[in-house]
Amino acid sequence: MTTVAEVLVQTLMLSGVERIYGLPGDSLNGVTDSIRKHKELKWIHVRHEEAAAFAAGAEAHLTQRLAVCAGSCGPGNLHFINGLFDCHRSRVPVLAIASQIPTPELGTNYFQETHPEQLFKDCSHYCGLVSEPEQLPRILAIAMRTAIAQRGVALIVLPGDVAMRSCSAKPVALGFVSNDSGVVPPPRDLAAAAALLNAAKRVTILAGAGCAGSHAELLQIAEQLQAPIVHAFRGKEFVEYDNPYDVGMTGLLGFSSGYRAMMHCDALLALGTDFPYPQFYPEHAKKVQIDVRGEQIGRRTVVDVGLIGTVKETLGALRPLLAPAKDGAHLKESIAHYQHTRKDLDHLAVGKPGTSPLRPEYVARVLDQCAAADAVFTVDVGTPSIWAARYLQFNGRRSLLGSWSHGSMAGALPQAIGAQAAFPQRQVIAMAGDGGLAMLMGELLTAVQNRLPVKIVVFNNSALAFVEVEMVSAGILPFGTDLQNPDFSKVAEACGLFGVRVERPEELKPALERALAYDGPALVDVLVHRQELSMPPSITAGQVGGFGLYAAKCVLSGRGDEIIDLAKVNLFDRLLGR
Ligand SMILES: Cc1cc2nc3c(=O)[nH]c(=O)nc-3n(C[C@H](O)[C@H](O)[C@H](O)COP(=O)(O)OP(=O)(O)OC[C@H]3O[C@@H](n4cnc5c(N)ncnc54)[C@H](O)[C@@H]3O)c2cc1C
Ligand SMILES: Cc1ncc(C[n+]2csc(CCOP(=O)(O)OP(=O)(O)O)c2C)c(N)n1
Repeated sequence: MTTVAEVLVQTLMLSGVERIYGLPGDSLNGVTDSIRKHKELKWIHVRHEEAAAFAAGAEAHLTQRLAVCAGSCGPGNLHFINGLFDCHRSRVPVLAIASQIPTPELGTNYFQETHPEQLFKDCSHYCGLVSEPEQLPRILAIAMRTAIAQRGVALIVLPGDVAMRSCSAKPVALGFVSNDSGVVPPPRDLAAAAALLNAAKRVTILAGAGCAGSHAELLQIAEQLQAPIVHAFRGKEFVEYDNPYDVGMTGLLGFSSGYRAMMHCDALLALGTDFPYPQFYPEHAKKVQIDVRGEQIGRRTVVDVGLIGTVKETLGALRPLLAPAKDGAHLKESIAHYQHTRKDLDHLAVGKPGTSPLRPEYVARVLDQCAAADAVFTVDVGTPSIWAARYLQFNGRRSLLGSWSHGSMAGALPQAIGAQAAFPQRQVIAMAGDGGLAMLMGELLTAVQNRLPVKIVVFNNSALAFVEVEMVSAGILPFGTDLQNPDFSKVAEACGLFGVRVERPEELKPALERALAYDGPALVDVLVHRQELSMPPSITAGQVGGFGLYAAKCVLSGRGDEIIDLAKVNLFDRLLGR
């Protein structure tokens, strides 16, 4: 007898799925039993279903292919939800298999009964219930195609009894494996964009993750427009490297140079970005936005011309319509400002032997220097995000993952697990917060059990430090943010990882080198300074507090210990320290 579960597994394999992240439970037993019989399909056993979703999301990000997670009914798949939100908002193709209680009990408030079709509505494009065996291939194929075509999460809800019944329907081949078709906007819209850009004197480009695979086209258009390029965080890995036009990031964690280049332009060209903070967009500049999803255009700021298209193809069609190179004064000034800002940041990344704790900037800098040329970095939300944004360098081969859109803590370790499972040969490094690590610490066991040689660097500041920054900036005294931590290197050792603790700068490099060279999972627990925020006289706590940190026109200073009110400050004087 061929069961529904067997057809499910065959369909996944037919579409190139190589592994499933999950945790079993009775309603899922039919599915796991079928997986057991197929050596080519790996079961990556996690300790918390949220981690399965984060791991699948990381795999999907890196491969741009469908990744899969599976959980048992009720609490089993409910645990997915935060991880699936992250996948969906990061727009990566993930299929979640949510098993369900027996069909005869549905609607009776039976043991463990939930309604995934409703629960996952906000974090999926599709959620289909398989109530009859013969439905499975069609519902499954719709879910998989939707996840791939719309880039996001799709679920199938599969009752345990249906999974174990006989199924005569055959596995369905999807007919495609990814959605990377090039889209070119119509000539009318291209002409409008070209007219706007040709009339401008100072163009700035804001480039995001949609620029992946368009590095050459990006540089060409920057040259033609003599435009500085500001990158959004998720775009960092694709935009910043080998890029003489890059002037840094904008936003709260950004650089003054990124902010300045945006504010000083008279035309902004936004490419493949959903940079979310409206106050960092220039109010008076004209704007052209290119995005393959039309519904994204004009979402964060008023846009004059919207081009629905892929960056590569659209820039290819736009360039011939642009006038020859513009005057380069705006570009030159922006680059000079960036070089100054960069130098200031670099001065902070130092470690004086014998002092303790370490500067987190120094930890990030040394880690960047020690890491492999094709390393994957996964980064926790919290202050590790600041250090990653400022000190990690990319080259077109390294990758960067974080919960950038959903902003969830604890992503770094499970994302590292997914990255490592998909790319066993690459070095995978999680930059973890001490709060973030503790939140899904059971996943250390996942790394050991699945023989995934991830490297975890803990920025151990004994605090939820990023929240302290938020509290102080809102005029609130830090409360509830202390963390009483164990020696994480000892915890790691007890779990079966290689563990080492770093308390002084001179210990850092040797410890990182040992951990990175270790043939298995390893954790480096580094004692770092807690961020202490001071408010400059130009801004009162109430001003920021009234809006919330993300809504204010502020950047963190290079040191990350001061909030700078960009609305009030003469950027050149204040930020260049004159
Ligand atoms: C603690 C914390 C602090 C943060 N601070 C900052 C900050 O200071 N600065 C900052 O920049 N970010 C910051 N972020 C991240 C921020 O929230 C956003 O997630 C990020 O800025 C979005 O980057 P993006 O626009 O490159 O990517 P996305 O949000 O993923 O947007 C990409 C866009 O490109 C489109 N697209 C995809 N492929 C293509 C294609 N081929 N052609 C055309 N369009 C395409 C998509 O439809 C989408 O609209 C922070 C996040 C956290 C967690
Ligand atoms: C799941 C979740 N809970 C709470 C928050 C709010 N939050 C954002 S950053 C942060 C602190 C992170 O602490 P830690 O991982 O120790 O990093 P640190 O900022 O101390 O370096 C918190 C609590 C969140 N983003 N996600």
